[in-house]
Amino acid sequence: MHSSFSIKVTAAVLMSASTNKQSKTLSNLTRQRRPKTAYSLFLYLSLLATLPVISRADSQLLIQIEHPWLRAVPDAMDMTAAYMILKNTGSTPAELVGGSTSIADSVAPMITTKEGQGLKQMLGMKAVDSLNIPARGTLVLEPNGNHLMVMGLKEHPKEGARVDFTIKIEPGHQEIHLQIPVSKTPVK
Ligand SMILES: [Cu+2]
Repeated sequence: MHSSFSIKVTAAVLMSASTNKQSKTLSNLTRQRRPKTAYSLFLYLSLLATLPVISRADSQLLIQIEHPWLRAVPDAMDMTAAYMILKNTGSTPAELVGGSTSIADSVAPMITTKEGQGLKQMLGMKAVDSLNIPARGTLVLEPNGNHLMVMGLKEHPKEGARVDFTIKIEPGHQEIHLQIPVSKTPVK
């Protein structure tokens, strides 16, 4: 519905543009048409601005990020982790396949593993190809759970800073660009 509407508007812009060319000699007419063309062009440009959202809706992939944060770590550590809630409002499942940030060499999805029981229980972690975000469901990245490991830290931003962070979602090679806050504790 949205796409066909934008095509109609594009046609309207093209039509009024060519009409203008034809009527160049009729300066009165051109003057009358100018505001109309400007308006359709404005409408067209505002539709262009919303196109990425429309195409995501069309492919039934719509991921929303909530409460992202990057754990602040001492300078001696060369890795940290990013946490957030990924909500899939689409009707098809998606996969979190990784990410990137300018402050580190790599970002990879990981799961937390548990071995042993009770007081002897040991927490470990393991890299995975991707983490599933179910259709109309949620993927929670949290301490001692699933997370995005941020490895090869080149900078150690302090608590309160914000860092650029890109999240990669499949299918469709979706990239979500964020500025995520650095914190020692979960950000609500
Ligand atoms: Cu990890």
